[in-house]
Amino acid sequence: SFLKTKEVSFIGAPLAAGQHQAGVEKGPQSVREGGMEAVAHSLGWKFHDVGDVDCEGAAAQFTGISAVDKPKNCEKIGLANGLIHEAVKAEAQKGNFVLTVGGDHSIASATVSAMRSVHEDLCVIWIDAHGDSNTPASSHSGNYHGMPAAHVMNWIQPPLPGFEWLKTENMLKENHLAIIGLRDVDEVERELLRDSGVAVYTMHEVDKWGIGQVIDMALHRINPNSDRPIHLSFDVDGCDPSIAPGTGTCSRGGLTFRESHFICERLSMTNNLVSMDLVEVNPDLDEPIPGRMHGDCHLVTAKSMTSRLAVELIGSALGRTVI
Ligand code: Z70
Ligand code: MN
Ligand code: MN
Repeated sequence: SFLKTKEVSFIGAPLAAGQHQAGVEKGPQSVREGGMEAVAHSLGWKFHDVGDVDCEGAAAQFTGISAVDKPKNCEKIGLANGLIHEAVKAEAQKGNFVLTVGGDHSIASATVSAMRSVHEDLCVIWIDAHGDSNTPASSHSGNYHGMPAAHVMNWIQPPLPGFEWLKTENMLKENHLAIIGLRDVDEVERELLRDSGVAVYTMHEVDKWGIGQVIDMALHRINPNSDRPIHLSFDVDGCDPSIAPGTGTCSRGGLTFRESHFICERLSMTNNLVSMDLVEVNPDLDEPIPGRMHGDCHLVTAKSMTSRLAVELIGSALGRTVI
């Protein structure tokens, strides 16, 4: 294993400036209150809650007018992500499994580059309804959470202000990234992905091959000899809105409950999973849990649908099995 011990570091990354729906900054607290520590303990992990990165405080360091109009809040996100990058790097260097809970998906350029700085050969599985591969030029919205994959692959030039910590040597090679679950991709973003070495599996491929085959094909592309450490960047909007309503950009026709869990279980079983992001949980947009629908584990104490799913998915990534 690439991990020194069976210890997980939990980093809260309550960043919301990469999109425009309030509430996503409450994701880390909802996962804590959802029983994350108890679930990790039950699976044999030591659990270190590193606390929340001060994204607000970091962003407040920038007061002027942005040097760029896209992405929106560029310097603020860059400053917050710089702190997230350092926190992730510090925990990964201890040999711990690094679990970063967002916040919006903007944080992934910080987490992936941090893990890359520790593991030269890192490969990444990115679960998402969206490509997150826009550049400032291709983005309609200007929202940075639609750009972190592009950014961490060095597709964005010139360098963005606030991101001076993001070094070329810590960026990800295209052929070390697989994106699964796509169904909402912008026009130019589609061309960028098609012309790239990124392994892309849309919901059409999930329907055609089944999630088991899709994961195996993805791993074969980005980790052909099964000898590379794996980072999982899980955007909860990759899941179908019927199981994950509490997120800013719902897109119908997503991963089912079991498909979502299978991804996490399968990656855990590789014994090469070193880190995970769980992002875009927005408790303010979430729906209550129907009274008679119990969860998969009594330790999960989350109070709404999507926070509960987040805790359960992380449990699967940490090795939860039925028997
Ligand atoms: C669109 C954009 C996005 C998440 C929405 C959407 C991007 N492609 N990502 N929700 N997590 O604005 O660039
Ligand atoms: Mn995303
Ligand atoms: Mn998304």
